[in-house]
Amino acid sequence: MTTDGKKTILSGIKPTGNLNIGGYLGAVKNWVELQNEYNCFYCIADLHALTIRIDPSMLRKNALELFALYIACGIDPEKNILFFQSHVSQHSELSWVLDCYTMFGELSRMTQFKDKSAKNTQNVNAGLFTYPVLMAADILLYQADLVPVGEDQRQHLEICRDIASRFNSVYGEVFTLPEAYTPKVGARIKSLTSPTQKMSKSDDDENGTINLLDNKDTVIRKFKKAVTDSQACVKFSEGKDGINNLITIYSAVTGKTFTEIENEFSGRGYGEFKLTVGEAVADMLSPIQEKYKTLISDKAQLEKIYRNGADKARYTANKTLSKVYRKVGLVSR
Ligand code: ATP
Ligand code: LTN
Repeated sequence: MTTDGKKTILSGIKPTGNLNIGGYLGAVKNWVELQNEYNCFYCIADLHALTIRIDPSMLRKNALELFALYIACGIDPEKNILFFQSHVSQHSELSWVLDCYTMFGELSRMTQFKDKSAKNTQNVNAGLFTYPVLMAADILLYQADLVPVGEDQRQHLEICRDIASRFNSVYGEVFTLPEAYTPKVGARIKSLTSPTQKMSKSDDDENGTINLLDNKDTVIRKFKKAVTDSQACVKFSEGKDGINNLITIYSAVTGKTFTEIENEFSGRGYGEFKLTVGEAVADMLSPIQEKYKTLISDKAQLEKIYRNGADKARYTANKTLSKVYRKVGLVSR
């Protein structure tokens, strides 16, 4: 809780590729909704992106584009603190201290680590392993109460709380214990082509993901190709992963309940349903894309925003880091 009585939020996304509707419906949409009630810090988790091999010029481009997208999605830079994680060195510094309060065994149990290391056996680096500790540092530096993320990040929030509790039990109440905040609908959007898998930036199949910058024709084409089943009945039920995913997306975009959607499409075919979902998604993306075009063309303005954001973030982060250094017994500088 800050002096103005508002609670604090922190969240971030790594610039590993184009933001897709999974990240938007699972996380960013909630950020927009929460920005008036909370003090919010939103970072581009660029240090986390280094856990995979990524071309340096691509990383820089992705990071700047993602920053512009945050604002285009409706995150107001006047109301929120927007910054690059790498611009606030306290993230890396706290991460090291927290490494020393995190157990090898608990990191070994992280599903994201297991998934990512199984997918890329050539590059199971130490950063991938300690990734949740850096994420814990991101959150704990700002004494965040709430962390709006998709369902896949819940386990990382659990370990963050465990690390914070362990530290607090030795040194007193240094860290606020954060809660995950996931949307009721849209916390786990699936790939359009493999609907048992999460829609993900790093998916090799382009048709499985809808990127926020995809144009209307592309969006419609991808939805038309979406994998469904042979029942031709728009009903949310066990085993119908493809249709369940489309109903979820349509519900998250329009605010309609599953029952309303089932009634709307009762007796109508999958073709019509897919087209309607595609159009609803394209309509949602269109104003974001318009705003994005203006923002990305003014790099100087973006720079002003992220420099200002980092200055403010650094101030808060430094307060926590200084306290941590003092508590663990480092000689003050
Ligand atoms: P990568 O494929 O590189 O691991 P990603 O697509 O999973 O990336 P992240 O940067 O890890 O995207 O996630 C950004 C935010 O969006 C996180 O809060 C995450 O929980 C959420 N998110 C990502 N994908 C989805 C999804 N398919 N459904 C709901 N939320 C999602
Ligand atoms: N690990 C997250 C991205 C992330 C994050 C954070 C989310 C980095 N730092 C802090 C919330 C809070 C991911 O893979 N999606």
